[in-house]
Amino acid sequence: MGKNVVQKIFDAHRVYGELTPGSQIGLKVDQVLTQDATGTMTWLEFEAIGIERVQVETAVSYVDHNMLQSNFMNADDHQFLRTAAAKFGAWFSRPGNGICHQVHLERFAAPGKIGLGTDSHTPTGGGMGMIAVGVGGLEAATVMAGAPFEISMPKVLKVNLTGALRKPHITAMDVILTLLQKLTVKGGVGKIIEYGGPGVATLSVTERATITNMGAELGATTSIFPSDANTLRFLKSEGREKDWVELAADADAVYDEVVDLDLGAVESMTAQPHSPDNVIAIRQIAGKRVDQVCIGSCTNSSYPAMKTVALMLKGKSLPEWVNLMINPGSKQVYEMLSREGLIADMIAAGARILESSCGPCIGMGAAPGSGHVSIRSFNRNFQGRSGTKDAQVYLTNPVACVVMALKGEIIDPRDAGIDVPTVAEPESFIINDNLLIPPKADTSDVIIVKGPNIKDVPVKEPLKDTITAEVLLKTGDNITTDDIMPAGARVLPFRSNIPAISEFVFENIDRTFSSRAEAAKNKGGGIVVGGENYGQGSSREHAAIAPMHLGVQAVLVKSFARIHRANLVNFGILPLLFANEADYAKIDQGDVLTISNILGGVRGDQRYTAENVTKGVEFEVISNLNDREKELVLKGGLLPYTKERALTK
Ligand code: MIC
Ligand code: SF4
Repeated sequence: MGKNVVQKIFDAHRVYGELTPGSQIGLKVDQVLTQDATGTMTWLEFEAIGIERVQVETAVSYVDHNMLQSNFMNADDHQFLRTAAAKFGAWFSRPGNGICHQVHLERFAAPGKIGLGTDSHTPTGGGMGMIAVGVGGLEAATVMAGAPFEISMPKVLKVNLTGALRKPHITAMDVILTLLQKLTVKGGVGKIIEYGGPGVATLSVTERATITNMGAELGATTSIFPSDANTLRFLKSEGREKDWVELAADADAVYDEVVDLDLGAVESMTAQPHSPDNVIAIRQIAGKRVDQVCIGSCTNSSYPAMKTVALMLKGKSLPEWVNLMINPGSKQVYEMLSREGLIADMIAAGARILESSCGPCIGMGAAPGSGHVSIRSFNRNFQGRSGTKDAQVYLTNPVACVVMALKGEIIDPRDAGIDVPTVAEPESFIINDNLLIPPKADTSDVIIVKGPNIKDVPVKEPLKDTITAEVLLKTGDNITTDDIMPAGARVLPFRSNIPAISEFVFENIDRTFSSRAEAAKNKGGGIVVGGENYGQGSSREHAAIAPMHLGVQAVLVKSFARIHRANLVNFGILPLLFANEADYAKIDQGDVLTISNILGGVRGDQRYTAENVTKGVEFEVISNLNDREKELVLKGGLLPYTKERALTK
């Protein structure tokens, strides 16, 4: 039987296990990327594991999120990351070099490889034909220490592309928005999305990367394109043709599911507030006033996208009420735009040019005004993520962004009467890696420097047999990790300090959460109850570590998002599911639940009786831990588990 691209790469990296959906597999990992906001914990965890040097072919530590230096904290973190990379044999991408996913695509991603990243948009690398998966920091640290990447084999969903986009007005962003409208933020859970069909050849690597980047919003484990002549072309232009291998699905390859998409039928789309799957054709909501426009992020930061933006802005001016912010995704893109005078065209039109970093995408500055409409070429529009809770954030392609900035209203780019140039990928990029520090051979005299805001990683005690705990919060469906552990300029600097960041847990939903959790800690701790797709969004393990620090023992929901569930397990919090979803109604916030015989249940049939002591009712809850995860939760998480294994080797 023929193989699809995913099966081919998994086969070549398989350490153990079968490729049948649901079975446990271990994979050899070639590359690991970390970024600063998740990376400080990751490198502290790597240090705690006690291995001297990273064991993967390529590890890269990026600085791109925590770039606003309003006091010593972020700068101290950058110094820690630089010295840790030097000590442990990783590359270090200095602040200013760009957003991890864009830089990784340019300088490291390679077809046929497997890469992990401590960021949910790591699948950007799928545009290059590699398996690139977002994971929590501890997962990445153990893999860098030499462990295989262990997951349940996802299903493979083929998106069969036919036709061609009606470029330049309609772009790759509209493809992924269309898929989000079709499949929703839960549609990709437990799946890898493999793109195939004749439409693939019509998309460049950077267009493909936009699509795989935002596959994260579908909840997919990752997304991948084949590696073909376009892949070779991109690698050549980056001076890396030696990294090319061809990768295509066999003609008789089998998929678990197939979805057809005619690129020629894709419309100009936008995701409305406050979810990336709240997608609608722009024409249906045209006319609304626009206050702010932000262009960039890891989703739409390529050179062709940015050059298109510049050429559209050339010789024009913004309406007096519109603020336009642009952050080119990498130094490479920024430098090329500058040398060609294109930044000047942006500035002349009135755009505010930001540094190459995540910036407004993660609320690091450029927060919109009260109730303002902000149009962004980014990938997430969760409520409050921009830094302004009542802002109305829409996601759309960069061409639509420019048109809306110039018109000051929501308008389909085809209806605006503004010329849109067609910009091709360049023959060659400017290659200037002077902000990319290579690993050192001799690290004996390197000293890791930690500022006063950098605290140790907390470790949980082993699992208890009985949990009697208060329901600290009952949430609805699709709770994001931004809801659990907010980001933004105020909170992000505490990413290396768990006691301090814990005060912000669930802040946007309930300001009293952390104080109530602290109070419940001595009485057995807390439980969080949720609906479907709990923990969607980012890979930040702080959404598990901080609740753990606050004494949360278990999270009981209808279903979990993949990375967050893994992070809970990695930090010893029991991820529980309702055996019968209707029992969700039997719990109110403030109730006390007792779950007993947990240790036997984890080792046995994973069914537990939960008693709502407050209401005097019982119901069944379950866990679906695989053998490795059982060990992890019993031991109190991946860190104690890994340390013990390293010591007993
Ligand atoms: C995001 O886009 O939400 C982030 C910020 O990049 C996160 C990582 C983080 O929280 O540091 C992600 O996507 O994983
Ligand atoms: Fe940065 Fe935004 Fe991309 Fe996350 S989604 S890596 S915050 S640009």
